[in-house]
Amino acid sequence: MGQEQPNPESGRPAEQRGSVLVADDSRLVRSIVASYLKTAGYGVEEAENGQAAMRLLSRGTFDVIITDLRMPELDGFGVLAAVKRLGLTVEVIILTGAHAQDMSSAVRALRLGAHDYLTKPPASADEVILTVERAIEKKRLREANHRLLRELQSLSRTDGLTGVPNRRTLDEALPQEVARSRRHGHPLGVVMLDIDHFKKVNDTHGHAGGDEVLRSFARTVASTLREGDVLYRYGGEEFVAVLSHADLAGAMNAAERIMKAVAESPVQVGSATTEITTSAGVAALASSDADGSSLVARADGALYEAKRSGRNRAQASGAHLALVAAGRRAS
Ligand code: GH3
Ligand code: MG
Ligand code: MG
Repeated sequence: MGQEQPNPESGRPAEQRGSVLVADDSRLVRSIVASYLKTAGYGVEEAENGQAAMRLLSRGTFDVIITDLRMPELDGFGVLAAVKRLGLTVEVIILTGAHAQDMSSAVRALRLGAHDYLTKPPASADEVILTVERAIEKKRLREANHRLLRELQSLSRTDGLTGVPNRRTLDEALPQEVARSRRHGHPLGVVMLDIDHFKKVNDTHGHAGGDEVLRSFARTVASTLREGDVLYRYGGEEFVAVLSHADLAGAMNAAERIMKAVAESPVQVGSATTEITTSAGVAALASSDADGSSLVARADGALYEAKRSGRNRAQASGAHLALVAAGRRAS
C-alpha cells in the first residue's frame, strides 16, 4: 500500500467545493442544515423566506438552493418558478415534512424541475451533503455540456486552417446581410477571390507550404478590410469578402486594395519566399438579385472573367461594369 491519498475536496476553498443558499423560515432548520454544509467545507448563506432568497440569488452565484416549501412572502414553489423563469442555473433542493401531504408537494416540486428533496429534520449530515454533492455534479456537468456545445458551434463555423469563418457561416450570414441592406437601403458588396496558380505553390512547396500560403493570404486580406466587413473561406483557395455598405465602386476599391496587399506580402515557406497574386470578381447587390446566392454567383462570373483576361486583376460584374471601367480609366 502506498501513501494514503488526500481527499481532493477537503483542501479546497469553499467557493470551489460549492456555494449553497439555505432558505427556511425556521431558524433551527436553517442552522442545522447550514452547519452540516459549512463543516463539510461549503460556502453557505441563509434566507428566512422566499423573497429574501430571491434577493440573494439575484446578487450572488449559488450552485444550489435548499428551500423549504412552506414559507411566508414567497413559498418554495414560488422560488422554484422564479428560478426557472429567470433561467438561473442554480439547482433547487426542496425541504419538506415527512407526511403524505408533504410528500405529494415534494413530488410536485420535482415535476416542476427541482433536483431532489430532503425531509426535515434531515436524518444526517451525510444525507444533506450527498444530496448537495449530486446536485452540484449535475450543475457542473450541464455547464460543461454548454461549454462544449458552444465550442462545437464555433468550430463548425470556422475554417480550421485559416481561422476565418467558413462557407456554412457565409451561407447563414448572407441572407441576413441582404435583408439588412434592403431594409435600410444601404449598398452591399462582395469580392470573390481566387489565388492565381495556386497549384504551382503546392507543386513547388508541398501541401504544407500551400497551407502556409493560405493562412498568410487570409491574414493579409482580412487586415485590409474595414471593421464590419468579413472574409470567409469559400473553399480551396477561394475566399469571399462581404462588404457591408460598399457599392460597386467601393467594392472595386477594396478589391484593388486586397490585390495590392497580397502582391506586396511575399510568404515565407520554410527557407523559401514565395510571391502570390490573386484575382477578384466583384459584385454589388442589385434589385435584380433574387438573393445572396445570385450576388455571389455574379461575383463568381466576374472572377472567371478576371482569370480569363490575365489574372492578378479585379473584374466588376453586371450592367455597371462599363460605367465603372470608364470611370476608372478617367481617374
Ligand atoms: P488559377 O489561377 O486558375 O486559379 O489556378 P489554380 O492553380 O489556383 O487553380 P485551381 O483551382 O485549379 O487549383 C486550386 C488548388 O488548390 C488545387 C487544390 O489542390 C489546392 N487546394 C485546395 N484546398 C487546399 C488546401 O486546403 N491546402 C492546400 N495546400 N491546397 C489546397
Ligand atoms: Mg486559383
Ligand atoms: Mg480555384
